[in-house]
Amino acid sequence: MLRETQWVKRPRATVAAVSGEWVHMIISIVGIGYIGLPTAVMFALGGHRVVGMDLNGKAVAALNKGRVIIEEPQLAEAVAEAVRGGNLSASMKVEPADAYVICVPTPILPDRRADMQAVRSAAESLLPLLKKGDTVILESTSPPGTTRDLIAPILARSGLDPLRDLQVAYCPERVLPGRILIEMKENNRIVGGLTASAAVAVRELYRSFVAGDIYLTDATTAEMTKLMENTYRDVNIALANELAKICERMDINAWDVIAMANRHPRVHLHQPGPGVGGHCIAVDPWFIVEKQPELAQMIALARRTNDGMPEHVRERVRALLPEAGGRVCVLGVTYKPDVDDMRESPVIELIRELRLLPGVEVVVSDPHVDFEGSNRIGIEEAAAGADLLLLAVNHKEFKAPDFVRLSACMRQAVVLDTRNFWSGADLAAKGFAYHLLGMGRNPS
Ligand code: SAJ
Repeated sequence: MLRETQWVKRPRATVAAVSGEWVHMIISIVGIGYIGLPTAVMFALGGHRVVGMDLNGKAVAALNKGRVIIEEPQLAEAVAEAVRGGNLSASMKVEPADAYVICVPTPILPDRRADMQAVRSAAESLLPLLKKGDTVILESTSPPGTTRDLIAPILARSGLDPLRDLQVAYCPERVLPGRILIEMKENNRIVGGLTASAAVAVRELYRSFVAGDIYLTDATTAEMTKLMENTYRDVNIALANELAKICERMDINAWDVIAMANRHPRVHLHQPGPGVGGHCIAVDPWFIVEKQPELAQMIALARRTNDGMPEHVRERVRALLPEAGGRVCVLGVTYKPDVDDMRESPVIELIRELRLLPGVEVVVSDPHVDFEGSNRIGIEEAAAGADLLLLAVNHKEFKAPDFVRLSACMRQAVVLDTRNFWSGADLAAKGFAYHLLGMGRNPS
């Protein structure tokens, strides 16, 4: 972390608060998706004039009308307020500004390297607009070294020196989908500057809405920190999934083991499940592997372990179905509960795997997303005539269906709960044979 004594003088154009007075800046957010849009809103509500840029005409048109096209608690209200207040608008091209924040996706390529094309294009789109004193911030999750080795050389093509004429920094988002607006304000933040003065300037900018602490470091350390946070979670989920498989073999309830072990003051085992999804945890660890494949052994193994969970669940399903196959009612297809996001969802892979089994038919119900009409198919409709009820995502809508009616409408009343969401004893009392991921024996 940089010490206060290392700070150098603040260039006015990138300082949001000078001598206690707010300087309202013009901020251009490149990419108004799941992260860019909430960031734009927070800056706008923090008093800055913000223009969100996106190539998606629908997102731009919606924002200009004060509307949103993604589901996230409080986001629609916040966008409406910011647009009404006149501080937030959208455009299909990057508008001149004092600060540019790049929030574009960094998906993964088939060879598991980061696809940096959108980041590269975003940085290049700034070239005609950059002027001395401007701030450029990368928020997109990126392999370590990106700000220094990819962004800076592109920005240098403007004729400006990224170290002396611009304030360039990496400032990763760390918000949890479903709690984005709360966490954007309350979470701590890291700012990794290409220079110490860039880190300080960017910290001042984020102060306009961040209530948490803001820690300063260099850009590459910040990039690695972001990746390691998600890798920590991935490795721990892999450990829980491995435990689940071991417990199934040994007739032990993994969920009991986890609950007991977590009574230890320094143990925090994670939860097993049908796999790891989302655009972050299932992807980010590969950005470290890409840089150091020989050293990142545990990280790669964790990824493979979690990626193997749909196949493991498929095998459990196969064992519960009649030999000739049957119908599986899958509840939930999003990557985690109570969101409308299917990106990298392991349940999609699971459904694909199930359909490869001979004689197996799959019907999906999920009120949050339209996957083959899943939002229009209720639980009972999906379960009618099924041979197995597979709880894949623990949406709150699935917590307490009418199990008696469900067991009556199914061809065979068998449940596989992959999230330890339901009570085995309760379901057994209502006529189900209850099976749980991470537990070998049937409790009923
Ligand atoms: N999961 C498990 N077991 C667990 C926890 C999660 O199987 O014990 C699965 C979930 O079902 C889901 C996946 O992991 O499929 C990821 O879900 P998540 O809730 O752990 O995380 P994300 O991807 O929604 O958000 C993560 C967060 N990172 C951390 O908690 C370290 C968030 O703070 C980051 O900002 C976000 O990634 C991001 O954008 O990088």
